[in-house]
Amino acid sequence: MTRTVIRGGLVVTAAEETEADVLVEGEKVVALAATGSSAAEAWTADTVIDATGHYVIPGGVDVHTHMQMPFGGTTAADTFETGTRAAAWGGTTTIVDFAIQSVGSSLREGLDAWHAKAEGVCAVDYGFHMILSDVTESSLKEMDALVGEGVTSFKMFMAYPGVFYSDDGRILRAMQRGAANGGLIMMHAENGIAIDVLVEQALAAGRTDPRYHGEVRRELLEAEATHRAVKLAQVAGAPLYVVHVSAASAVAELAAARRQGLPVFGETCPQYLFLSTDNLAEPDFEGAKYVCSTPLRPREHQAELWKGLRTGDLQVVSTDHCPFCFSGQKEMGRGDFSRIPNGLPGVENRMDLLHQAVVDGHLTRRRWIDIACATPARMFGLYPRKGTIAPGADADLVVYDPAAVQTLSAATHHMNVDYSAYEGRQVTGRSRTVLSRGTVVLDDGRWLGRAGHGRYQPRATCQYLG
Ligand code: DUC
Ligand code: ZN
Ligand code: ZN
Repeated sequence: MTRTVIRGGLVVTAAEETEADVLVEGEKVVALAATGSSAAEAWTADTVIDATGHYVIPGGVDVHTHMQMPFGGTTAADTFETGTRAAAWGGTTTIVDFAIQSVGSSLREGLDAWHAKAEGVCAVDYGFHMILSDVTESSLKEMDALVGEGVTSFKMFMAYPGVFYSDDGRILRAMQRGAANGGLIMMHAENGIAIDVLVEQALAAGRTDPRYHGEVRRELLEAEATHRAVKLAQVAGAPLYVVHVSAASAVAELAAARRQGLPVFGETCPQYLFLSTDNLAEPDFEGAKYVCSTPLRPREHQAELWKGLRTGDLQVVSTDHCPFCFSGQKEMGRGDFSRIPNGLPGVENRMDLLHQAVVDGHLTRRRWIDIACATPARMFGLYPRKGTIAPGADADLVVYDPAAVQTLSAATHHMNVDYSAYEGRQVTGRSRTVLSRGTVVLDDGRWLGRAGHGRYQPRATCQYLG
């Protein structure tokens, strides 16, 4: 079996920081030992990777991506091949993407279709959640089977009437089923019925620019839906994971529920931490680049999101990576913001933006790894195979240069999209060497990976409560 040793780095996990060498055999981490210790010195290896002056961190775990997602009359621009490659460039070695149940179809048909898209083309490992669009007796039964085969989380929408929307009764039924079979309900918490009224009124009044997307998707309607989701989960006796939290008042709802001891969890995304309604208001339709749902909020919300991440009221930062090109895709909504496909690119940028947050003093290094690697892995049944560096874990490792300075740009990124939401932003930190299950896929700006190396990861049920 091939042996690789990574020498001289600062190993950072959610739990600790130690100057240690890491021994990899085949696809697994087999040992850690203090750098310079006789144990570490005695290791022989086929490959030695020098990590002096670098961090050695677990590969990022992004539990919210939409590769190739058909949405808003078009399809997200990254395939599983391009999207997982871009993820690896940015130090993310596992994604969990959303398979979709279409209305009138079974969960099985949706899951099979997503397996077919991803099979044999991914650069790094991947798993699936399932979007429940049609809660019926038979799809509730199917949930049990999916949990059994490693699809252990189900996204539901309180938004998008006529597309993915579920009413409160359907949500309650799915939560009850999840409480029984271990499936975790992930909620898109926005009151879509009310939002659709405001959209109609805004368009009728001639308010058609991208910034009105942010105005009609009112903060109150995110907070209200979050509150309702919490109460429905409480009635069902189920845990709840709220995706892409963007509003300060929604964080407050989660914090209040957690103070009551409820098993309620929240995720936010880099776009809500680094961007704002100022971007949505950019002239010449440029604001369309920042249209996603939940929407970007006024800048003041950012402080509450950072606070939530520090206090533990928010547990995860994922990307909601759902890229649409400006040219030909975002442009579908010129003259009508409601036709702009919702979604932002970001799978390549998450680890670096969050490292910048460490540099800026928002997060500690360990909290960076916690919210980007360890907790998402635990929450979605991948831990300790993913999300940490320990004997027995997959050797998904990043040698991270904390001093490298880079400028984020569409001209240099690897996502299959014609703009960057962070164009021109300078960040400190960069993934130098990336290993996926022991194989070096990226080294010093050279791509060494291959489509098909990435493997499907069946997941256990949520480990966060235990
Ligand atoms: N929000 C987005 O912005 N894109 C994909 C789906 C979603 O809920
Ligand atoms: Zn969503
Ligand atoms: Zn999403």
